[in-house]
Amino acid sequence: MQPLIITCAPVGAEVTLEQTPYLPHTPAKLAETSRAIRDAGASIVHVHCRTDDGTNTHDVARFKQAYDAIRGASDLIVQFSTGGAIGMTPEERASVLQLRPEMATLTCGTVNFGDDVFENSFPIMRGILAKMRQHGVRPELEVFDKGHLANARRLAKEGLLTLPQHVDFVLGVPGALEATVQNLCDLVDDLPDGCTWSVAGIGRAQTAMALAAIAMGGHVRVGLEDNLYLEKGRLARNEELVARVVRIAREAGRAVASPDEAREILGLQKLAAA
Ligand code: KMH
Ligand code: ZN
Repeated sequence: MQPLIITCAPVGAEVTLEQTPYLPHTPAKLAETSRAIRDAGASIVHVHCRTDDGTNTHDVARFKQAYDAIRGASDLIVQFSTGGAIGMTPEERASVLQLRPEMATLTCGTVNFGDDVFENSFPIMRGILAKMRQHGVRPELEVFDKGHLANARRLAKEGLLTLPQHVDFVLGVPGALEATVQNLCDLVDDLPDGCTWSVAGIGRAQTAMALAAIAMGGHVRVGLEDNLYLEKGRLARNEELVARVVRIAREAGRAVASPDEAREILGLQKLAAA
């Protein structure tokens, strides 16, 4: 099996400062968290930004500050969100691609998202892919539902998306596919040839999905974006969530990838020496 790539999604767009004291919502806190999750064993950081008061923002200048802060603190693969927050325009969501992060997400279809709708029509997806191509950014395909893989194949047929890519299954969002091992197996069976994959289980499903992925040869995403708790009643720090996955991987005999090993697995260029 490949060494395990651990992605950490430390911020997200839904968690509030009132819910946890551990949300790294400023560039300085993101730098500190990047160092800690890198030390714990993460190789990719999935980035959303907030203003100082915790409000969601896709402001390009704020993302630049966050990118520089993370890069100053670690050699993690920096992956920007183009999903942003419910209510952002597609243009806002895609605007941060001009900063040319190594990777960025592309959610592969519209999906219910709690009481909201996370809109990713074909025109929205095509627009994001065009910007990714313009700026040389590698997509990570976010799959919340089984039909999203069919959408990815359709985009590939249109020529806008090259396959294979790295796919992240986001399982357990209220309104989308549930976080079960059976669903994960069905998705993996339906993956386009050559794709690598990770799974992000939402809430309590985070650890169970990580266990399954470690056993199946996939990769894992954890972080406060998806899950606030280390255990019932105990709020987690991002690095604790990463460290738990590393412990399980070790017990299972699965090596953990460094950022450069993850770059090799994903076909990304190595970081230029500073
Ligand atoms: N916050 C969600 C609406 C992504 O980062 O690309 C979308 C999301 C996916 O988190
Ligand atoms: Zn996200």
